[in-house]
Amino acid sequence: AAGGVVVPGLASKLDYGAVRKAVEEVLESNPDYDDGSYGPVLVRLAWHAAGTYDKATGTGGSNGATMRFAPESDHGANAGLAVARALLEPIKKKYPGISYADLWTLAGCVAIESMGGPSIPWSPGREDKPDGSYCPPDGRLPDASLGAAHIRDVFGRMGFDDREMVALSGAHTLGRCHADRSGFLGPWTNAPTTFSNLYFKELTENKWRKKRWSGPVQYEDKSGQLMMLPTDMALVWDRKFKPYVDEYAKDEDKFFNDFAAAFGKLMALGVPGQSP
Ligand code: CCH
Repeated sequence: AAGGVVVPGLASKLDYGAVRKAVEEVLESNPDYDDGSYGPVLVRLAWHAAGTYDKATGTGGSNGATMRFAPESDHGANAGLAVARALLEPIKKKYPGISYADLWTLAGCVAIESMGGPSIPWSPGREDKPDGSYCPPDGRLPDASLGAAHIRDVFGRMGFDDREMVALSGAHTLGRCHADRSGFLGPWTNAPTTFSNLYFKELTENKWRKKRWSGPVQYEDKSGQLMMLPTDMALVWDRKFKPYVDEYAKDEDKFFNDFAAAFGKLMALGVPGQSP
């Protein structure tokens, strides 16, 4: 925009501050939804949009917002995310100049920040794809019933190392599992709408045992109220992951710094001009 030329619709002319504010306003707009905040499901939307990235082929990732279309919208891992996409629809209508891909990732970052988390590096520049032919194949997001090797496969494919994998997993301090979405049930912490290092404290300080029920294998604490997925337990069972879990349980500032960097990197994967 040299010389003050205003190009209508140009991404750089959008008032991202106003979009951020609009996201903040919907977060707690429905006290009856889950624990009173849409924040966690917005974080999950941003993560599932981005987590399909494959470094080797440059395919997948948040650029494109392909989850608007089948088959990706129907992938099992994305069950329940229609709620989050619909929530952002009025914001997209009000600010049509932002791409869905930018809006979804920005909303995830704003949600983290509004729930007390670190500020996440984020830049616009994503462009929406026109149809479902650009969807990544099913199976790129992690399967919660597996273990450490699977976590390394999936997150390694995106380009993350062990420390980043553990840091990112700390997002499970937020939100809960829904039987009708994933088959798993319950929250990881007693403060599921506050971003903190509580997930790591629960992992290391609480006692976990297999839940006796007819659902998929998951772990519960003595109260029966809190849960861990098999992939969560893998972080304490794996010799190389465990030291990072311990570090983040003790040092919340370190967790916030590492999480902000890793989540910012996740949001940038496959984005032209931003991806490594
Ligand atoms: Fe996750 N996650 N996630 N997750 N996740 C679920 C819910 C959330 C896995 C499985 C599940 C990350 C990594 C993993 C969130 C953020 C992140 C659920 C329950 C399953 C299952 C879904 C339901 O029933 O609603 C697995 C497996 C992995 C890695 O191995 C990463 C990385 C992030 C973000 C950085 C958030 C937030 C939720 C809560 C959503 C809600 O609706 O409350």
